[in-house]
Amino acid sequence: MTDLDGNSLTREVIDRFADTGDPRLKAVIASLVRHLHGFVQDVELTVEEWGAALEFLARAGRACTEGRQEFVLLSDVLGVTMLVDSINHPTAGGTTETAPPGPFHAADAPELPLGADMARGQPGERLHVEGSVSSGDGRPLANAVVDVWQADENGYYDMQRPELTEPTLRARFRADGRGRFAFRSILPSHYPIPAGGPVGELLNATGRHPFRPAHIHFRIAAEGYETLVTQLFPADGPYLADDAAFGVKPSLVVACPQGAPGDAPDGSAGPWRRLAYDFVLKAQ
Ligand code: MBD
Ligand code: FE
Repeated sequence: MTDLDGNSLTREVIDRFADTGDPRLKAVIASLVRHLHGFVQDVELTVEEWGAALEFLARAGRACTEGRQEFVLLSDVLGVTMLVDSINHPTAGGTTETAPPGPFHAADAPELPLGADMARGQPGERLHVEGSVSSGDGRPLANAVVDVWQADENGYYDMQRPELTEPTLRARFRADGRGRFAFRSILPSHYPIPAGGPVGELLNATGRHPFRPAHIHFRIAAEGYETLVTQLFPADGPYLADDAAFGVKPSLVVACPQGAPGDAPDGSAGPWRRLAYDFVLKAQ
């Protein structure tokens, strides 16, 4: 028999998990039940509201099976992604800060030679990116793999543009013997996170905008070091102060100054900008 008083029900549910063999699982479930019950009591959730919540989650799940990363977006807009990030990647000893991977990373980006243009002819303001990968004690990490992906000048990743047949604005580069890398691209645009599903409805219903500031994603791997997943944000665009995904950290905002006309590293004529950043990886 369960007492209908919320607190003793909560205790009984937690007790029912008492034989959980894995101590971590046991602790996580107990805390989850305690907080979930506390939340329901706090807002005195109605039957209709809980029904709507389950229906919301079911639709988010269906979106995922259709290839849209709705739960990633939900985690992002609720700040859970960044909370987990802050617990697991405390700022330490000058190593580069982390930022969310988002829903658009592809494991199979093509490896391009250093200096290559990953924009593959896409229009936009030309951008020259260069930098280095090193350890916290200043040693260059030769041959580090620098995996990069970004949106186009309209704010779309290649996966959102079915007319593109080749991986575009995404590539892997291998740093040279001094840990240095360079590539060409275009300046990404700020853009709305995909808002056509349940997460978009949530933002709408709460009067929140869906925009993220312009950013370039990096995933940098070197043997013996923690793989760094982060983003760089060109300094002069909108939404740096109110990113829908809470991903901006001041150390990741970088000025992208105009290059001298006619002086582009690729010899092209038009206007171009330069983005330089030195990444520091944490030893494992
Ligand atoms: C993105 O492109 C992104 O980087 C994040 C964190 C969330 C949604 C879309
Ligand atoms: Fe992104």
